[in-house]
Order: sequence, then C-alpha cells, then structure tokens
Amino acid sequence: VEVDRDRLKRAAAQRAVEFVEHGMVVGLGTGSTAGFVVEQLAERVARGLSVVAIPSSEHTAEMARQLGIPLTSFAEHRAIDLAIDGADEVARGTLDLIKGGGGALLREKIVAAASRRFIVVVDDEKLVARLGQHMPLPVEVTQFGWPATAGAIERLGAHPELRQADGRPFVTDGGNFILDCRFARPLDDPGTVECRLNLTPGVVDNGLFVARSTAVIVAHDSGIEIMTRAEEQP
Ligand code: A5P
Repeated sequence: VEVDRDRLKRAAAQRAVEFVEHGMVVGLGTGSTAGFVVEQLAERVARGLSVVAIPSSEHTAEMARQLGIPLTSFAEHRAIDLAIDGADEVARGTLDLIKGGGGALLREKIVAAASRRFIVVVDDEKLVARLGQHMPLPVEVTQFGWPATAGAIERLGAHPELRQADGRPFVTDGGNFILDCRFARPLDDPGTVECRLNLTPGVVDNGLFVARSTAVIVAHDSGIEIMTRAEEQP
C-alpha cells in the first residue's frame, strides 16, 4: 500500500506545533515538513496565539510572511525558545541528524544552536540505524577555492559532488556552494566527522547535527512516536 508521506509529515508538524506557547520566540525550519509547521503555526496565530519567529531560509521567511506569522531576527532576540525543523536522516537512539537536502543547513544550524529546545519532525522513512545510509552529507563551502576544498574533503574519505540546480551550481542563501559528500560506509562517529569537516578551510558548515535534537517527532502510518534523548522532555 502506498503511504501518503504528506499526511505523515503534516501529522508530525501538527504534534510539534502543540509545543509552541504564548509569547515564545520560535525558530522555523526549511523543507516540506517544516512548511507544514509554518502552516499549522499560522493557523494558531490566526486564532490569537502571540509569537514571533526567526526563519532559517528566505523561502520560509516568505511563506511565514504570507501566512501572517510575525518575524523577528537575532538582532532583536539572541535566543530562541523552541525551534522546529525537518531532517533528511535521523539516527535512532542518538537522534543525530543529516540535514541540508534543501540547502539551508547553515542557517538551520545557527537557529538550532541558538534554541533552548530543538524539535525535529519527520515521517518514518527518515529513520536510519546509522547516518549516511541513504543520503550523501551536504557540506556548505565558499565559492572561492571550492575545488581545493573538495580535494581536502576527499582526503577525509568522502566523494564530494558539486550540487547543481538548473544546470548551474546551486547557491545557498548565504551565497555559498554545496558539496554533497558520499562516504564509503555509514558514519560510525558523526561527531568526529562534523568537527573534521568544519576544520577544513573553505568549509562553512556541514549537515551533521550531532547531539542537538531535544526530541524527534516521527509520524508512522500507525500513529505518532515522540523520541527523546535520555532524561530530556520534548
Ligand atoms: C533543508 O536544508 C533540510 O535540512 C530539510 O530539513 C530537509 O531537506 C527535510 O526536508 P523535507 O521535510 O522536505 O523532507
């Protein structure tokens, strides 16, 4: 039977938006699941919920504006109460993530890092035993010197490919390129890979989100599952 992924994404988004409270500064993610979060949050705002939001991409900013969610920025608020975002892969157990399939990983990581709580919303197709099982790892690099940066990443054991869009290199909101990096096998130690990549000159950031999620809301065909790291509340 074909499972309706959008129905699952919407269900996960709806559960996450229930955690938003009056007066909060909310971090908004990027991607189709995060888009459902924006829609549901907008409905609550229309019914009187008072929040301000910091978007993790120009795309999400535009969507939030059109739906009437008041936006703010880090100039006004250094800290976010709760950020909600999608992911491309979620490791069961650790709740570590690969993000950046949509190219917004840098702003997404800044938003996640500034948030007291970071709730991830996914359908169950995104769950993996180890990261890198399905997805190459997106790495954001400066345009200057990118072939040299790609060479340095190759020496770390990956095969980087420059992301393309419409026959040209894809450019991020920050004006950088993305290298989609395939590793020979799934990652045993994503924390080390995250750090090593970020020590490479030219790398702005990478899509590994290690030990950042407070909770992951997973939508299965049979219902919602909330996974938390030991001793954390969603
Ligand atoms: C955006 O850069 C990514 O990190 C997204 O969170 C990811 O691609 C998930 O997108 P979907 O919800 O559309 O699968």
